[in-house]
Amino acid sequence: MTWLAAFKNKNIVVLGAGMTGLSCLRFLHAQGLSFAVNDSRTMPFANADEQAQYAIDYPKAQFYFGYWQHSLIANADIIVASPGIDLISEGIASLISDNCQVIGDVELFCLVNNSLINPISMLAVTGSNGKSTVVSLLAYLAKVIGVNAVLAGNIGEPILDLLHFEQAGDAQHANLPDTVIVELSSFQLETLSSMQAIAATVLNLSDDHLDRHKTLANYQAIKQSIYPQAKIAVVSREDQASNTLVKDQKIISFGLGKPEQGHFGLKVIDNKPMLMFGEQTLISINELPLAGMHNALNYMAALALGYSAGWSLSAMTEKISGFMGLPHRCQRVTSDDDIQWINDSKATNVGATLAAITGLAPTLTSQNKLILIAGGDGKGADFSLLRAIFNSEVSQLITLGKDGSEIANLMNNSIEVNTLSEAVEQAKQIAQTGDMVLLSPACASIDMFKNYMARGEQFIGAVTSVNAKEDSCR
Ligand code: UMA
Ligand code: ADP
Repeated sequence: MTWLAAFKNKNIVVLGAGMTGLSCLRFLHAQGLSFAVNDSRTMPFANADEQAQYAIDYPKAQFYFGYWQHSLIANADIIVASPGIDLISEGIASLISDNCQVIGDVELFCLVNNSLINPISMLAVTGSNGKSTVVSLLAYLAKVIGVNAVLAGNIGEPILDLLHFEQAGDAQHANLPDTVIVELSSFQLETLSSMQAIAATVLNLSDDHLDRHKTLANYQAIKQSIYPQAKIAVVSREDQASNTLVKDQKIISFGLGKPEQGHFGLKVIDNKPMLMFGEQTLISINELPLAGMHNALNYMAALALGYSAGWSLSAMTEKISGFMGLPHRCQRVTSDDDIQWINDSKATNVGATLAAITGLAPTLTSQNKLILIAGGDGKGADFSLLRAIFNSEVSQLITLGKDGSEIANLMNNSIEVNTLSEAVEQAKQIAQTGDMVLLSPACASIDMFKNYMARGEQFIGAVTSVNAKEDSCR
């Protein structure tokens, strides 16, 4: 039975009308299927006109907004759930009948893709940190070496939008990419079981999303469920949670030590740390724009994934230094004082902040201080993992946000503030020439900002305005 036959004449319910839900709506509509969309927000769209337009454009869809429609959910044969909806805490799980198939958008994509004569090849990336960097680097490499690949998934491109064919059956003839590089969150992995990727990786694992997944063991199991869904497991030798054995699976590993044949690693040659593939010398990491050992791992993970897909290692290595990284990840803020302002707003968990401090602190001279701005919504994380590195590397801690006080307790001389501008002003008063002020919150931004981008932009704005104030006082 094809996937479409399995979906025909079924009660299909799409939960959530955000990016994912709307991509499901477009896809199911194009296949001529009837379905309902349920979102607990009263107005998930920008305005009432937009909402009305959806009802006109998608006549086969029923819409329920403002509450969970219990009987709709209880009678569903297939639920396509958006990743951000916690089916358990929303009380939805108990309503769902035993016979109902609960899937996510990536699972739906895979069911369709697996049925194509020429399925789109998949390279899949998960992990607590570095996902967006690695998938963007891979997409960059694909582009510059001439591979027809696209990015999708948690990075902000719903994967079903790739299947833009209009009618059921047209998929075989549609103009599809050869490869999709998919970033997967733990939320998306929870509803994914049919992926047949060429290669997949769990980059690393540290406390994140524990408010939803409850225990680190559960979070880890969800992340590791990516491996049985791939031919090749790309694993980190630096993180046991990444390095898990899957029976009969080919493994390509990456790590900071000297690699064995067929694996990626580092070796110091003529005082230069070189990226290696077995005995083959690739490039000095000092020539690569993304600094820090965490980024060396990211480079290796991307090369390992590309290599798994048959991309030329020498072509990738030749072009790899052209990738300049993504904004809000350890990014230097331009300022005309002699202070190094670093925007790492994307550090939304403990692991990312640890990586930022570990990577940046050694770049300071012994006379210079590291001033850290942290805090926000910790999502249930254990901040005590930061205590040692704070006390050895951070001279001054400034905290803000919902969990700011908990983070402040890790150090004796911390300062708590109410706003990011206040944090920047405090940092400016303390910092001297050559010092570094790092915004690396170890927390999500949602308690105070629209998203991490808004937090990063506000930080950049505050740095600019604190310097402008100083200029006008001179
Ligand atoms: N909704 C409800 N009730 C709820 C929760 C949500 O009705 O209890 C509705 C909202 O009203 C909204 C819709 O669900 O209309 C939003 O669904 P969603 O939260 O799943 O978000 P999407 O817009 O579909 O975006 C999702 C991912 N969001 C989350 O996982 C929270 C996006 O990742 C992803 O880019 C997108 O799908 C495309 O794949 C964002 C993210 O923050 C960037 N991800 C987390 C992270 O990276 O840490 C996991
Ligand atoms: P993700 O998509 O997994 O959130 P990003 O590439 O957006 O990952 O980076 C998020 C944060 O993690 C940034 O603060 C970045 O500096 C940091 N980071 C990037 N790669 C790693 C890594 N391999 N290990 C730890 N932290 C990392």
